[in-house]
Amino acid sequence: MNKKIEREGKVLLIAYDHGLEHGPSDFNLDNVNPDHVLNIAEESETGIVLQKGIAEKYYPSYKDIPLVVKLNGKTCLGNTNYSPQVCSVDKAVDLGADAIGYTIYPGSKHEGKMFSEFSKVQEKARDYDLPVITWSYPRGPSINEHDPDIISYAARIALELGSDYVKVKYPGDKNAFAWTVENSDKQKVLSSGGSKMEPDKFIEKTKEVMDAGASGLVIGRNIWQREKSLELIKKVKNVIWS
Ligand code: FBP
Repeated sequence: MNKKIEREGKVLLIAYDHGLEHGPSDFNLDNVNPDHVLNIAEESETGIVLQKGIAEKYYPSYKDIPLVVKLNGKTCLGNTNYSPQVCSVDKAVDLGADAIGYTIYPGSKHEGKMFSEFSKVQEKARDYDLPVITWSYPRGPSINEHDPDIISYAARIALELGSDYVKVKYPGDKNAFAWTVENSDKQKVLSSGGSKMEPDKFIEKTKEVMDAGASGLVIGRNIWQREKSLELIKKVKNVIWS
């Protein structure tokens, strides 16, 4: 592994897997172009999360920035809480991955299958010494994915399954999030960014996330859906590495 996703124990990554997960509705004429987002990552010296297809075609021109290859994914068209594996650990290593990303949906009727698929990926990642980042997103008809206890449970599940970092949604309350961090123990907690919000509000959220004891954030739309992305990243970094 050449590049570290962590600096001084803290992490900031740009997520750009939305073309698969959400489709073109998240994009405009600028950010629909992967080079636009990779340029933001390069200029701000921030790592990036990509699916295999984007990594293959675009990442070779940006090899200095840390890369997380997402190994599974799904669309929002199928209405199913199952995310199939679409890239192997070997392939991620070929692409230059510094860590791998994998989504699990605890509570979904496909939970067992996803856990079992994740376990193979997690064990293979250990062979390469690659950190594993788990997107742990509780899903299911009777599940409130914003419930702080459910989010803490989601984080704990990822620890139990062998993940190194868990990416969860911020429950909107820093004391509740501190319990999520406790439940993660040696596994580091990263908050997702969520849909775009006012810059000041986003910085406030970042402060709460870090005050709760989390190790950083993985941010997508709140970075590349705004014109002054670099300005926001600078402020976010100042909070993370304060
Ligand atoms: P954002 O920062 O834009 O919220 O991205 C985080 C992320 O986890 C992406 O990696 C992923 O594409 C998306 O959210 C999936 O979110 P959901 O399953 O809620 O649609």
